[in-house]
Amino acid sequence: MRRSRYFLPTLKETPAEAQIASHRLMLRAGMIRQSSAGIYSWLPLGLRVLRNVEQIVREEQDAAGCQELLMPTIQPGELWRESGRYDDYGKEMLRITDRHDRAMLYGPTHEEVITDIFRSYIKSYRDLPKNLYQIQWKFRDEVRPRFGVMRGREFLMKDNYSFDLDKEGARNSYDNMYATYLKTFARMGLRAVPVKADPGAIGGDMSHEFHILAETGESAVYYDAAFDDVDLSGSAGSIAGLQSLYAAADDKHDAKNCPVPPERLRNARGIEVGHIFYFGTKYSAPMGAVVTGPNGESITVEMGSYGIGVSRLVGAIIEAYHDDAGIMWPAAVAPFQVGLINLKAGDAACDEACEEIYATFLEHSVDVLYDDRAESPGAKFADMDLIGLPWQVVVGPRGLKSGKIEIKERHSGERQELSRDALFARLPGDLDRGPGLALLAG
Ligand code: 5CA
Repeated sequence: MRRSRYFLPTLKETPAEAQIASHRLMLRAGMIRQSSAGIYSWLPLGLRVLRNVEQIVREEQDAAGCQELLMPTIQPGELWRESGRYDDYGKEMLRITDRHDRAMLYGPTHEEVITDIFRSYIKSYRDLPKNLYQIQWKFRDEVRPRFGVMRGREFLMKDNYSFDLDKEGARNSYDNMYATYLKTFARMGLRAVPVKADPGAIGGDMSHEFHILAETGESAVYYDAAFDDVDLSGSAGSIAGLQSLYAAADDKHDAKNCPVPPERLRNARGIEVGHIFYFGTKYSAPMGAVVTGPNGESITVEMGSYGIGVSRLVGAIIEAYHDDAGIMWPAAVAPFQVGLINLKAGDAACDEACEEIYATFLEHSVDVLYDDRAESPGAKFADMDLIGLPWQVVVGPRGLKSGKIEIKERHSGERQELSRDALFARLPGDLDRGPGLALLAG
């Protein structure tokens, strides 16, 4: 993408309304634009990151045996009357009346709709277990939308729903999602601490929240210091073991009865990026999601639901990865892998070298943003640091004279000078979004 053509409205000033780094940086980097309180447009750069986050979530859901579907944002009130939540949900639910005077709502979550789908088609124990997911916009009329996409009113969620024949099966589904969540967040470069939580409006008797530890987090969490030394990528160790370590959200923590000695208890702020629930037959019983068992008996299915705040994650990743100059995207979610800076657009040698590098990156499917504008070098550096692409390739007249191109790794700030050939030699044919580009640094 050529920067001169790209719709990327970066801002030099810090917007007054933004209180935390991620919100400030998302506005300054031209990622989002507020439309009304807690409701945002995703501009091209922001959308690229949102899609990358979404894709990691999707791949891990698929790998865990979940199947994607897509349910409507607008739901009939009638289904919520069946589950008993229509009146309970309160003012967070945006209620709408259609032209026929029917009660509709903008879905804050989808337990009712998925249970309705399930009960319409699945009639036998042979069809269980099932685990269905979607990535869909939700609306919650939050009292205090704030911190940009962190607490929005409209936000993108991955939600999935498990259906099992018995409690043991449901527990397996729950543990499977627990492990899947750790892997999902680890792929984005995040350490998410799973803490026991209160199920709140979703209901049930077992639930965990996944928190990214950050000073700007809205929640207080308490956990055993042992977590600090644990591999939280979900691939190592026994998950069962992890679940036995003490970690609790504010509303679940009981200082008097806490099993962890005070010197080992950590108290931190967290950003809740995921929440999983086991709630048994809370929806299946009132809504009649029943299958026929092996002996012809009726069995009410055991359910769980699992949410990831996809749009919130974009903010959470920035909270974890930024410095004074701007964002520092982990490669896995970066909007482009490389920013190519032409220090003297209009200079024949610089233009020629940049065009060649640009074309070569594209040939190798490296996502590259080419800053070909006639701006000052200082402005280009600042802009590139702000938007936080993992690699910067800097081409200027002085370097070219000695046959050198500079590359800078945004994260470490490390720079090195390479010849054009050395730069291209480090491009394997099939660069992926992960370690591939690390090769650039040698
Ligand atoms: N039905 C269940 C699981 S599918 C559910 O709705 N769970 S939830 O209420 O905990 O939401 C799931 C995740 O969505 C949260 O962990 C959080 O990361 C994200 N989320 C919730 N509310 C907001 C909000 N107002 N803005 C941004 N993200 C939110």
